[in-house]
Amino acid sequence: MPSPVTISFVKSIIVGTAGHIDHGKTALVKALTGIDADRLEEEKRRGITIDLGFAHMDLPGANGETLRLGFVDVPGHERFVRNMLAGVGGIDLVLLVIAADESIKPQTREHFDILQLIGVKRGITVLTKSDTVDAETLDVVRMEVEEFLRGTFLETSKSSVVAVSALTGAGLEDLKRALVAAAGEVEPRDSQALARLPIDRVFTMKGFGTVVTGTLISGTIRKDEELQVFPTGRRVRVRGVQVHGQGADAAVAGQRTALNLTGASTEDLARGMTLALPNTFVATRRADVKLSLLPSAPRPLKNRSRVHFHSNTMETVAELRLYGDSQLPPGQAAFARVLLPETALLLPGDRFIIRQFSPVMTIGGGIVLDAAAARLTQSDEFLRVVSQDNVEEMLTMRIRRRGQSGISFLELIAETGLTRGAIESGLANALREVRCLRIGDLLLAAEQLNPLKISMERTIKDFHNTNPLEPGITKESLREKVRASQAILERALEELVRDHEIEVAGDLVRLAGRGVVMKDEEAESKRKIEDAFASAGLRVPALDQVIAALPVDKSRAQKIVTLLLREKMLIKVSQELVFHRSALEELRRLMKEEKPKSSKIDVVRFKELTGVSRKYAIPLLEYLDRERVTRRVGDTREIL
Ligand SMILES: Nc1nc2c(ncn2[C@@H]2O[C@H](COP(=O)(O)OP(=O)(O)OP(=O)(O)O)[C@@H](O)[C@H]2O)c(=O)[nH]1
Ligand SMILES: [Mg+2]
Repeated sequence: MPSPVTISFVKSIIVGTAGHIDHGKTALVKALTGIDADRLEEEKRRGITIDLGFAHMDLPGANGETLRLGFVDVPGHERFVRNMLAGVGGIDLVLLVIAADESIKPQTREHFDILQLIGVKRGITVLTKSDTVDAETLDVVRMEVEEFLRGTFLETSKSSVVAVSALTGAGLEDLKRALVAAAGEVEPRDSQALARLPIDRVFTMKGFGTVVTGTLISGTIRKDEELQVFPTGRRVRVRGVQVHGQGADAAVAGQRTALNLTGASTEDLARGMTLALPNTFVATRRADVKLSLLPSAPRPLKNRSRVHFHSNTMETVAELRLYGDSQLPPGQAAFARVLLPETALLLPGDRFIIRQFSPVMTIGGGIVLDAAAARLTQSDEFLRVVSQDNVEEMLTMRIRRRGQSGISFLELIAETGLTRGAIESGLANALREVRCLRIGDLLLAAEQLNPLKISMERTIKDFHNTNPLEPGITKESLREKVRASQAILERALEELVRDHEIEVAGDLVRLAGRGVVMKDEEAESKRKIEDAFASAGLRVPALDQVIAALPVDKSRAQKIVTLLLREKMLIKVSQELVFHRSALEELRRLMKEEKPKSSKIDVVRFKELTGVSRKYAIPLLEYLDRERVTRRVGDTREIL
């Protein structure tokens, strides 16, 4: 495992702004960091934020660590909510900005709904423009806001409300203290997890080429690493990494990250795409989700509704299929399937927002539960279990869903987004208690093995009944009949052999003690054939003659011969000639004896040595050539 790149005394946290237009978000970020996040010319001219802006600063943390705060400043204008949505995905902490002179306005509500739907857990409510109102008005607004926040993650018993003025600087120190306190409670993102960087900006930089930026939502991205672009599949290489505008060897989860890439031009990349480890994930066009409709949604959501779908930095249209009732009332949640027009990289745990078409407004959102469901049938039970936080149950449910085929580690990694290590530790108990089986690289629910074993035994038995003269079924046809993978079949065979239910000889499987069941006259015939050939030595009789003298009919006799050939009691040397194995063993011994005398042997000498006629000598010598006992050199042969 690569060593963690994070230096333990730096904690990286992404702080997002939210709130109504003109309430002072950008001014606040500038007052804190000194950086003007409005970078577009049009933004400066119109005095509003249009697209995402970025800034950063360091603060001393409560425990002596350095807090590295990356700010994502979002637009408040209702027409740019989609840009706000592209920025809000990776934030750890929100500053909900409410201007003291205007109090709560429509985008205060909409942004706050969005924050709750995407599961932001911490934040600070900032009453800005405190210089524009008197103390009494400020108190009234504060009460209004407290009421608005009741019962939410920003409830004032859990998080602070700070009044500030970007103009005079009043309250800024209080806000920094509140930031430090809140940042201390943010759980660090997992830098050991599989890396994913949803792209929010793409541009070229003189002397560098293609640059993308985004909030690294998990894992670590190192310089020189190869990455895959989703959903296009393109491979790119990381030529350089910048974190908060400074060159770095690596970026870790929770950092604003800029990557200088080779292998793609700006036309190949766009906001909404994701960079991730190569060969690990699969982009999908459908996902099963838990969907909540906001209480403020204007009407129930109908099955098959088409909506705008936003997740991480991605935005697309989507169709929603409700699993339960035909419609979902406002304020309720249900399982649903999201169908996308193009593939996208979605993983369980990803949050999303849905907005209705017209008028465009946020109506709900939720969490992705499963994006691997293409051909798998999905039960409510499955969705209920994987929507809970229990990793072991989530994993065992996914293994159980694959039935007798099991699921490979790689598939489970792609399906969950978890590392192999996280899966191993999540399953440690289940494996130890043999509720789950690990067979090579496959994971199988233990209860799957018994039905498989039963169906294998039944298949073998059926085979014996319909093929009484065959010594057993081949592993391959058994595998095809019971539809199990090679590894799982082998494991089941092992257990059946251990329990003395079956026997395995080479590639053949039979019920224990079964072998070939023969009637008396068949057994007698078999013995007769064997004797006839064993006693003939190399001067074998014609097969037809032997068969004619048997007490069974010709086709049964033929089967008995086939059986003897399969058992390698008889060996076919040419189309017409069949020998007993003991005769051929004797022949090999003769050759071995001859070699010290002369390593060369011709047909005449061979006939002399074995006493056979030319009719037998040639096929036998050719047989010895094939067996690499002799090698033909011109008219003679060399004994090897
Ligand atoms: N008096 C006073 N004016 C402020 C304060 N903060 C912001 N302003 C002014 O309010 C206006 C809007 O501020 P912005 O920071 O651009 O507001 P915003 O929330 O970023 O607006 P959008 O990004 O468009 O949603 C600007 O003219 C600021 O100068 C403050 O604390 N006091
Ligand atoms: Mg702004």
